[in-house]
Amino acid sequence: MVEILDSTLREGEQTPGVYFDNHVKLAIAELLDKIGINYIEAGHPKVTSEIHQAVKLLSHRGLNTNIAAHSRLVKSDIDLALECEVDFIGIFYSVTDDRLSDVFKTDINKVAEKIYESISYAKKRNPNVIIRYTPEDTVRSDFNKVITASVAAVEAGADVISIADTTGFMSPGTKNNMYDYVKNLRESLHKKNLHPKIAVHCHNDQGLALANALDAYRAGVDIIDASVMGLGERAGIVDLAQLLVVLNLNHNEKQWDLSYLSELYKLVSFHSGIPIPANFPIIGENAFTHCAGVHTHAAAINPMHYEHLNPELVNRKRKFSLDHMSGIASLNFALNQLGINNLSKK
Ligand code: HCA
Ligand code: CU
Repeated sequence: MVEILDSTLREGEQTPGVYFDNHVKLAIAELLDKIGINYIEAGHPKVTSEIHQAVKLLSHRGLNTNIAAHSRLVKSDIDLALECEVDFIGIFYSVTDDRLSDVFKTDINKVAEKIYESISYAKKRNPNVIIRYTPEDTVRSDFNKVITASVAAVEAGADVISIADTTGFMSPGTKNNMYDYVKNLRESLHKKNLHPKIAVHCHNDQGLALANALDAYRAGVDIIDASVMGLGERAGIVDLAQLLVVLNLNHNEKQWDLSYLSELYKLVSFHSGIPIPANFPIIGENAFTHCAGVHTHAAAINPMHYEHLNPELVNRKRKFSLDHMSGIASLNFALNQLGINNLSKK
């Protein structure tokens, strides 16, 4: 069974202009928990004191889910996350050649040492905390450097290695695909007798985040990151509702309660100030509305003529629109809802 990490409160709050009050964060987290999301990335406590408070608040709420804090590879960030008593710390540090030489001014061996020291330190202070290491921009980094960094992380006790497609670079069916990446990373680590969970974090710059996440799923990835409405930097990441519905319908992953999705999306849309497009899959106003007369006629006899996804799966209702496209079936459907019997055909 695959696990889901929701990052609406961390990656999602990196959407330009989006800010969630702490009581809103709590309401979002509670709905995610009811759905059965495995991990909630609550924020990066070092960013503001309010985010620090939010991470603490969520980690002490007694939810079933695991609360995660984001952290740089810096002792003071790790200390702050530990002080919040989170279940999970996600540590990121890029090993791309350009970052190492131009920004961090270091080399991969020194980085590997620092990763080892920092993760050993965190695990020593709290052996139960789950540690994820993400080489940011993993998929555009030199593979050997990703392996060197990941080996250091896992040998120090990291439980999860995440493959970040930070710029939405990957594309299924090309040489840069997530299926191969997940397999190659896992095999390289297995050869060294290391067996961490593998996660994927797919950005949506080309509109391929969900396709890449499903490619990773096909390769047996353990954790997939998503957010409500796909919120996040630039074009965001994988949309949570679409991911959960596809996994439920097409891959028999029935472990989540999808009936809370609509309420969750309304809450996040309202407080983020970002409207949900009418034709957004699963959640959009029109996602289960039939329009043209030919469609409504057939769908009134059996909705499956024009649907394969039952709206009840996500606690929604089928609708027929009334406009210039409507036929008699649409009118009858509307009148029936008002308790008026079928129009007679004259
Ligand atoms: C970021 C970048 C990140 C990190 C992902 C992770 C990415 O905003 O810090 O820590 O797993 O896309 O690489 O979101
Ligand atoms: Cu990201």
